[in-house]
Amino acid sequence: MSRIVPAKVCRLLALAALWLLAGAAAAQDAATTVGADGVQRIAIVGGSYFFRPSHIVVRANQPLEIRLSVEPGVIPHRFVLEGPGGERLADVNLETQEQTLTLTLAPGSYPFYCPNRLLLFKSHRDHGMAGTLQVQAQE
Ligand SMILES: [Cu+2]
Repeated sequence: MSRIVPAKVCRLLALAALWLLAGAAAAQDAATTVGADGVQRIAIVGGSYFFRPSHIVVRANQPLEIRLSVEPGVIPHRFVLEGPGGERLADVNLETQEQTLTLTLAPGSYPFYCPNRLLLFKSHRDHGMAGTLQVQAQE
């Protein structure tokens, strides 16, 4: 028994390390791909409790197509996008099937998050289900 436990602990630590690495990669800035039509495109996947990617850099005054989806699960999630002034620009109930949101935005920092919560528990946003869409002016 005493030999098995350390091996299990090692495996758990290895998994934790992998998980941390994946988290670090997801935290990096993500850029969009720009099509020949000039439309910027990015896919955002939600889950409990994250958005991947969570930091996105796009260009201002150029159409942006966001494909939204959620990992399979029983907990309902939403994608709320706010403008730099706090105005709500989008509120989408996330589904495993992709939904597309098309926006053309002015420069600024646009927070996105899931406002859902169970009863009096912390919101999903407070659990880390949040990110930022950075809209940069074009040179
Ligand atoms: Cu949520």
